[in-house]
Amino acid sequence: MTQPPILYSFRRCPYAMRARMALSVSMQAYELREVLLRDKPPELIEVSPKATVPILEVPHLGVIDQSLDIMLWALNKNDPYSWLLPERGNLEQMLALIEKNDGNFKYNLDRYKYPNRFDDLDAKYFRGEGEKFIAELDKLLETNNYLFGKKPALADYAIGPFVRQFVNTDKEWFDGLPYVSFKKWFDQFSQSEIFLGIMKKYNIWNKNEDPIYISIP
Ligand SMILES: N[C@@H](CCC(=O)N[C@@H](CS)C(=O)NCC(=O)O)C(=O)O
Repeated sequence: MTQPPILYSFRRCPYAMRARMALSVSMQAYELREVLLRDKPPELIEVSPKATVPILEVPHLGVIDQSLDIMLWALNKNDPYSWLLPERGNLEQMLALIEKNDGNFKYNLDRYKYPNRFDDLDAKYFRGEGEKFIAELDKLLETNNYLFGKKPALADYAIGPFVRQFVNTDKEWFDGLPYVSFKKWFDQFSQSEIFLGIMKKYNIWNKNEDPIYISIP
């Protein structure tokens, strides 16, 4: 049997969530090493000194240390639902939207969600800035159920975990906003089999215990 790749992951990390969803949809078996960010195992730091999660260690290939690259690696191997071929637009346009999410939106999200990590900052200002991205997604979703057409694709799953954090930071406030199309899309995402499947809880990795293999039925 060939050795499956190893994923260092943290359940609640949005970057790790998107990686786990792509591995899952591409039916890629892997060993899951759930870690604590405040107590990273030396094995993780050894394979990737920058020590962020997710990290995928692929036998005979090397280490993939960016969540989007993990998604693309898995989907390039096997893309049964054509996540890389959206019904509307193309991969390049999806990557451009994901870049906005990972850049400007994530910047605003962090300052809204964790204001205490930054000096002298008005969280509501950053909430307002983040809302602009939600409004942009809502506009895209007015004419289709998903960001790039009638079926879900890479962008939906790469962005979903981040906007989820935005929604949940103050759910009552969010519920009062008008974005009907976004809310419908978001409910579909957060209740999807694929998302719920990757949110299953596992014990923190302990090298003295049996490995946890995630294999797709
Ligand atoms: N650009 C990286 C970012 C990954 C990242 O920042 N992950 C966070 C957790 S959500 C992390 O590991 N932070 C390091 C730490 O908290 O020590 C990716 O796409 O994989």
